[in-house]
Amino acid sequence: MAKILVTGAAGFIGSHTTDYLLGEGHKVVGVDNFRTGRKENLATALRSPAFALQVKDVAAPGVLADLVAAERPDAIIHLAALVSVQESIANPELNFSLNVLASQLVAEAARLHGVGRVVFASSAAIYGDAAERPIRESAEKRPVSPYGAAKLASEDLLLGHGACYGFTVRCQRYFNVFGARQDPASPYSGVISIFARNYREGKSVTLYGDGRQTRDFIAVGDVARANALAATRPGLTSGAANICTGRATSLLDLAGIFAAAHPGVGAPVHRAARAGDILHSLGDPAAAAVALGFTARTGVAAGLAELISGQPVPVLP
Ligand code: UD2
Repeated sequence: MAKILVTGAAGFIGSHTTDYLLGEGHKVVGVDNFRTGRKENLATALRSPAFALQVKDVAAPGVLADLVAAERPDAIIHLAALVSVQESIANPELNFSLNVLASQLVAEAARLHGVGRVVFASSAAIYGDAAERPIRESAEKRPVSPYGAAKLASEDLLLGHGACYGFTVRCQRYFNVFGARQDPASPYSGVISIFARNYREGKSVTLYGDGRQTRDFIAVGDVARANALAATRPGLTSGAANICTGRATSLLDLAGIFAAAHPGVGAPVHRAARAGDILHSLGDPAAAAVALGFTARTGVAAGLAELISGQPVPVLP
C-alpha cells in the first residue's frame, strides 16, 4: 500500500480520487486551501483513519516542499488548480500562479525529497482546436486560452524535471469529466452539472446551437481510477495520455436522457451557439490503455443514472 499526497483533494476530481485511493487501502494526505474545493466533498474521507487533511496553499513557496519533507509520500497527484477557463481569461496572472508556478513547486518538492512519481491534471484544452478526430496525444498542441497554455507548460515542466532528476511523471489529459460534486455555479460550468441541477429543480435547460455538437464525457469515478493507476501501478514510465472514453455524445442525446428521467420538465430552449464553441471533441483512449492499463467502464447513460439517482450503478469489473 502506498502513501499518496493529493493536492486539490477537496475539489471535484480530487475528492473522488481521494475516496478511490482510500477504498483501495492506500494512505492519503489531502491538501486544499478551499479556494474552490469544499470540505463537504471530503465527508467520507474525513471518517477514514488513513486520511489526513492539510489546509494549505500549494502555490505559496515552500509550503509543498515542507509538507513533502514531513510526509514522505510515494507519489504526488497534483490536482490543485484554477479550474475555470473563463477565470483564466479574466485573470491570466492568477492562472499563471496557480496553474504554472504551482506545478514548478510540485516538481521542486519531488526533486528535493525523492518522490518517485508525480501525476498531473492536464486537460484536452492543450489541444485547442485540433483538426484530427479522435484526438491522439501526438496531435498538434494549439491552446486557445491561458488555461490550456498553462496546462501544456506544466506538462513540459514536470516531464523535463522528471527526466532530469529521475522521477516518473504521468500527465492525465482529461476530456469532459462529469459526476457528483461538480459545481454548477457558473454558466460556464460543465454542461452536465448545469443540466443535472436544472432538471432536478424542474427548470428547462438551454441548448446553445442546434444541440448536435458532441463531447467525450467521462465519469469522474473512471477519472479517479485512472489517477490511482497512474500513481500506483508498478513500472510505469513517464508520458502523457488522454483520459477519455473514445465515445461521442451529443447535447441532444444528453438532454434526452435527462428528460426521460424527469417527465414534466419543459423542453430545452435553443439559443445561438456560443462564440468559440467547438463542434466536436473526441479523444483516442488507446494510449491510456497501453500506458496505464486504463479503460473507462462507465458509459454516459450509466453515469447519468448514478448522478440523477444519487445511487451507485454497478459497472463491469
Ligand atoms: C470546455 C471548457 C470551456 C472551454 C472549452 C474549449 C469546461 C466546463 N468547459 O468547454 O471552458 O475551455 O472546453 O473547447 O471544462 N452547453 C449547452 N448548454 C449549457 C451549457 C453548455 O448547450 O447550459 C453546451 C456548450 O455550448 C458546449 C457543450 O454544451 O457545446 C459542452 O459545454 P461545456 O462548457 O460543458 O464543455 P466544453 O467542452 O464546451
